[in-house]
Amino acid sequence: MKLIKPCLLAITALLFVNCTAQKKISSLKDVYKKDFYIGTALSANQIEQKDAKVNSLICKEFNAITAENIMKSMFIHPQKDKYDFALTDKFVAYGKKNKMYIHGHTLIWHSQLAPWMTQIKDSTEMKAFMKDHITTIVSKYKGRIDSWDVVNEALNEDGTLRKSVFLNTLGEQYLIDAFKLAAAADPKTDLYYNDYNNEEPAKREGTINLIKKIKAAGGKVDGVGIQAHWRLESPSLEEIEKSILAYSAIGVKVAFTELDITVLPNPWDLKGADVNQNFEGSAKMNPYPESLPDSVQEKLAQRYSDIFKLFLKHKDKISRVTFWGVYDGQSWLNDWPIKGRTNYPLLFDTQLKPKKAYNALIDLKK
Ligand code: 9MR
Repeated sequence: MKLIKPCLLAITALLFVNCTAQKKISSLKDVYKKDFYIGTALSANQIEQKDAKVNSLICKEFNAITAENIMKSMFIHPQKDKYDFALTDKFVAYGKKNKMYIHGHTLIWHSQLAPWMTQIKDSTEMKAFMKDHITTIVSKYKGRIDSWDVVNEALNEDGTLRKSVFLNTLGEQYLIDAFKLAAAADPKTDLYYNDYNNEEPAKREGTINLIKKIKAAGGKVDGVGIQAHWRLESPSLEEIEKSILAYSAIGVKVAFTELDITVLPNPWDLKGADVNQNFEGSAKMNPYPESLPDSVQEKLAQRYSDIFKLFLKHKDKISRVTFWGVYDGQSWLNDWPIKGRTNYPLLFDTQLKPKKAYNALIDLKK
């Protein structure tokens, strides 16, 4: 028995050498292979494969990738006449090399715009911008990027259209134009509308109306992205299921595009709390700075398990489930909505070890 263990360890270590050699080890992407893609968001360092252990984990567990930041407007199109495709080229090459599904995030979004874009004043200028921006980016990767978030977060919580430089200059026509331009640049890539909280009733209705309107005007919308930045207690499985069914009923694929589950207190939940209050450094708001107690670890595993059970029930309607990051240590939720906390929203811990939540998702498929 004592000898067998080191032997097994040596064999396992050998199997970890590269993506291809890892095929025999069970992993998320393998166990869910027949159900939907299992994706992750990649940081710039991960795209550049700066850390071999992280890279090995990405190759082993995931078969779909999204760039967490580098394809956003301010990075990919920093000046009117200047695009920067260096990192996106590496991102696409990485996906191709590892035979992964490649998702483009994102073409039209009010946030992370280059400063010059926020200065666009009228419809003529905005039309020219959208045509150049969408056509240049989508055609450059024609046939190589499997799907795009054409428009991200265009709605308010009540389902009305969010104020933005796009809405101000073009009205709601900008949404139709964006989808038409993307389809013209690459007719085969799948086009998504992506948002958060769109599993909640009002925003869901708004999303459905929006997609119907775009389609009625001749735009092509293939899917809706539910970001899924969720909590232990909410949203309810019932609302998630209603959303899968409602979106599917209007003929679009459903993707869960940015899944993570916060385990930390939310300043907005504190009755009477001033959300502008500075909670940085507050021990009460950062209850697990060293490690996550077992009881919460269990809750997180149960929550992930319940969610994936539902996903499996509707796997025919779900194209992809992407986690927003590879492991806890790099999650954006360590710095939002309060900077410098220690959160535990993903399936791998800071040491890259699989958590109970990971095992629960593997067990679901046994
Ligand atoms: O995870 C991203 C974080 O690193 C960036 O600082 C942030 C800037 O807005 O964007 C984060 O990703 C967002 C995604 O692009 C769109 N949906 C919400 C995500 C979390 O904020």
